[in-house]
Parts: sequence; C-alpha cells; structure tokens
Amino acid sequence: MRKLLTLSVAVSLLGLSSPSFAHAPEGLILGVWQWPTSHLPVMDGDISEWDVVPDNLWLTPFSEFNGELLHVVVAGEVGAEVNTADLNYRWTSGWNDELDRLYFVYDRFDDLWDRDGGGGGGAGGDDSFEINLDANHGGDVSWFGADDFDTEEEVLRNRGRFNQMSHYRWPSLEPIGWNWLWASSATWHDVEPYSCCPNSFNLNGAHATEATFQVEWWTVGWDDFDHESPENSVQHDFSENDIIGLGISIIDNDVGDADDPRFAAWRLGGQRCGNGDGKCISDFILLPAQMDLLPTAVENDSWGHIKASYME
Ligand SMILES: [Ca+2]
Ligand SMILES: [Ca+2]
Ligand SMILES: [Ca+2]
Ligand SMILES: [Ca+2]
Repeated sequence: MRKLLTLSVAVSLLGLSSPSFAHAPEGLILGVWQWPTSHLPVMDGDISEWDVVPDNLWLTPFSEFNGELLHVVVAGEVGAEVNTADLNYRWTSGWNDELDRLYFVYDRFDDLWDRDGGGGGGAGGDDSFEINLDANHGGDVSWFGADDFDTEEEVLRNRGRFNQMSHYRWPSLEPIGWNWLWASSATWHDVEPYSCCPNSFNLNGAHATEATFQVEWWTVGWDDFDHESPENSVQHDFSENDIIGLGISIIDNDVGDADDPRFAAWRLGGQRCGNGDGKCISDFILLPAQMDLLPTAVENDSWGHIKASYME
C-alpha cells in the first residue's frame, strides 16, 4: 500500500486532491491502471493480461489503510471478520482514454456460489460485484424514492441520473441479466457500446457449490444518464489524472433463506449512507500509462501468454 499512500500525497501536493465529496476513507486515493488502446485486454475470462498491473493497484480482503481494513461488511453479517474459506478475492480496475471505458477484473473464491436469480439473502439474493460509478466526482445521489419528486416521471428520470449503480452478476440470467442497474429502469445499458460482456468470465463451479471465478468487463460512465435512451444521455469523457468516485461492494450470498440469510456486503471504504449516495464512496485517480510495464512486439516468450490475449 505504500505506493498508494505516496500517490495520495503527491496528488494533494499537485492541488488535485479530491473535492469534499466521495472520499471513503478520508485521505486515500486509489489508482486506476491505464490500458492504452494498443494493449486493451480481451474480454474472455482469461485474466492473464492483468498480470502487468502492479501489486499495489490490486485490492484484497486484507488491503488496509491507516491500519483499518478497506473492505468492511456494511449490510448482512455486519461485524464479520475476514474468512478466506468463505470468500476470498482480488480485484482491480483499468481505464482507456480513447474509448472512455472503465475496466474491471476480479478473481474470487467462494465456498458457495449463489447465482439463481433470487432466493434468500440480500442485494437481489445472488453473489455480485456492485459498482456505484460517479464519473464526474460530483458526490451525487443515485437512488430516489417515490416521494422525492412530484411526478413518477421525475423519479424515474433521476434514479441513476448522476451516479450509476449496478450489481454485476454471472452467469447472465433472464430477465435482468448480468448488469443489473437496479436504481434505474434502463434496459439498454448492458450491451455494447455501453458495457461488455455477459460472457467474459470463467466459472469453475455452479450455483450452490464451491467455486473459483475470474471475470473481466467494462462499462462507460455518464454525466447525465437518462433511462429512456442513450440518445438522451451524456456520456462521460474520462481523462488522465481525473478523480472519479467508485462505490464498490462485494456481495457474498451463500444460498441462505429467510431464517438464515447468509448475506454479507463487503464495502470498500466501509461506509454506508443511503442507497448510492456518492459522498460515501471512494476516490480513484485515472493513472497515466506505464508503457514500460507493457509487452512490446519483440518481447521474449515469457510474455507469450500475455501477448496472445491482447488485441492488435
Ligand atoms: Ca482476457
Ligand atoms: Ca461465501
Ligand atoms: Ca440466490
Ligand atoms: Ca457466495
């Protein structure tokens, strides 16, 4: 974590420190690896391209800041301690300037894979990786109740408008699919060119069994998201050194029921305020490319497995 702390200090000195929103925990800015267009990872569930991402950009159940764990259970089994026999993972993020995409990867062990489109537990009853994306770092609210606006039309328009909050779940199951933008009624966001891919994972296991799982995916972000159509929405232009807000929750449902939900939501930053409130999420900086860490066309065979999975 030392490099992250150094980075956080450096950013502050440059006058780029985060505004007074979206900073859980206070004082930490995490890094988003830049994927140059020449080296985009292939969305196929083989996550070996991500081996080039430095260790200090990966997060695990043991990642700490100021002596505190970064992922803490905020719903369900609140107070649960890390138990890698129940859930273990590593994850990180990437971005691409030209395509204005955020990429994600995670690698997970779970004693009970829960993906049956519902059942007991919380957060829809299935295992998921939830992202609340505040692309312009406005600290906005994602969820509104029926009484928050005068008309139903306004309520629907404002849910997910400035932050987009989705549970990503695999495999994709009808009717909601793999990218459940639960605060919005949008139906068009879960396909290219807005997000991808329903099948870019490798699951060794099945519902209600022990499982290992790797997945990689991407999404665009929105400055103004209109559930009705992309034409009415304003896509975000991601730029180097920008600070974005990401609210990450790793959801572990373990095939529970009403009497024993067996549900834990591990939230990065450990804070929960409302549903999708951007002031409780975490700061990330879109890092410059580190071309020296990326393979070239003349690299030796040790890069072969990585080169083979890059796009031209
Ligand atoms: Ca891949
Ligand atoms: Ca588990
Ligand atoms: Ca379930
Ligand atoms: Ca589980």
